[in-house]
Amino acid sequence: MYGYEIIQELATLLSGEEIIVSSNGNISRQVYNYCKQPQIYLRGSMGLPISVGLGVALARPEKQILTILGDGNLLMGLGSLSTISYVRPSNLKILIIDNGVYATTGHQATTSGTLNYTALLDGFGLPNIVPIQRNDAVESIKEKIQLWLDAPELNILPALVDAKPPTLSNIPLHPEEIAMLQKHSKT
Ligand SMILES: Cc1ncc(C[n+]2csc(CCOP(=O)(O)OP(=O)(O)O)c2C)c(N)n1
Repeated sequence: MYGYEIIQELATLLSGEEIIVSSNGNISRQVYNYCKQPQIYLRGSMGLPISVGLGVALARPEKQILTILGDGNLLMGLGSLSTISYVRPSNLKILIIDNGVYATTGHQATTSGTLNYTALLDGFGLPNIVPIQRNDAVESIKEKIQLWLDAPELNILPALVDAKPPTLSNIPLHPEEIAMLQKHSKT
């Protein structure tokens, strides 16, 4: 399965009330195209989605915050896993879309191939779901996403996926307009 298909599956399971914080590049473009509610699309700020998601979770305790990021972004901000384990906001969930490459910038390989997600997340003391595997059946993928969404506390779902990107254009919004989406969603 490809990363964008995981986001499409997720979109069918959302209530529309969640806030999604998505990593720069392809993943934000996919969230913009496939998920309906106003989102926080990160631009350029690689490595920061976990930290930004933490801030949003603390600022909006009444909302479910879903942070979606690529393996390149995860590896660049790995220390932030320790911070979220320590702070532990119960309204924060993280989905890692690991395609093994920096797809947005031309498919250069990342170093995630040797990563054992369960060991990594257990080591940080972070509750996690058994990773989605490339050859998982669609039903099993849906079940894992639902389990992750229904978790009563902080939870991480790694998804190992194939690397083909869909061709999507840039999000036609300025950062100020993205910030306004959130202001409007407060009312
Ligand atoms: C500090 C920094 N380095 C490099 C970039 C260029 N860049 C933008 S997106 C991206 C790839 C992100 O990879 P990943 O998080 O795995 O997501 P994917 O593109 O595979 O969906 C890179 C290298 C950047 N924006 N910031």
